[in-house]
Amino acid sequence: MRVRYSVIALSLPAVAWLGLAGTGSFAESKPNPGADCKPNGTALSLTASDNKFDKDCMAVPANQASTIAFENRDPGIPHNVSIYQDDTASKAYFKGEVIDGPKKITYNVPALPEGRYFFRCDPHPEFMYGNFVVGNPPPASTTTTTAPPTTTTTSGPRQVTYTVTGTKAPLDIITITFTDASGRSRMQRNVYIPWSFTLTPISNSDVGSVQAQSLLGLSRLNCSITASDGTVLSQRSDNSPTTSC
Ligand SMILES: [Cu+2]
Repeated sequence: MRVRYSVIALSLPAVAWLGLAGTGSFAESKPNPGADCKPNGTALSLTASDNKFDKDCMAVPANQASTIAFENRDPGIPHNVSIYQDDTASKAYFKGEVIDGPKKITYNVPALPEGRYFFRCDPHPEFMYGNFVVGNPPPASTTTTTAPPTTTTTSGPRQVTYTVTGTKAPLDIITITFTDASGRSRMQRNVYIPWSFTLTPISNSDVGSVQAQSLLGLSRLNCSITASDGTVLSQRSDNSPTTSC
């Protein structure tokens, strides 16, 4: 019984994960935030289709007005292009008219000083955005060159493993009672041994408890409670029909 339970517990998250990975979620189609490109004239084009832009970077020369020929191919879905100082979108340099697809529009973008800017679709800022490069600014500063995080010695929640070992007599029925992660008492009937159960107590000072009982009094049982670092918190090994740790 115990084995079957474990297999189910393991496979459910795996299936859930595979399911998520296969649905082509927005997370998968997020544009690359580090996308870079170089200016090639002042006439840009951009297409929105299936709620995605076809570019994650656009570039124009510095201090020159430019145009964006924008095409929204999504029927009934509003899209636009706006240009901001950065991805916080707190300072706008250009806000394009929102159009419902299918429709085309040509935006007139004012001249901008050299630098790295940000463009996005205002109705869909979570997944329709890109970098707007003006002129030939220095490479985007690699903000991830900071020192590696100091080792976090604050250990996470402590794990505790209950174990019941021994020998089960034929036809005997062993019942195990233990304290679960929330402090409640749980019972498993007719278990096979060796049996073990690992949990993370809500309280780090909580050791928990486990008891095993043989119905016919013929089995020989031992128990232990160990922490994830191997520390034995409680142990009994007297091979008796009932054991308690
Ligand atoms: Cu949009």
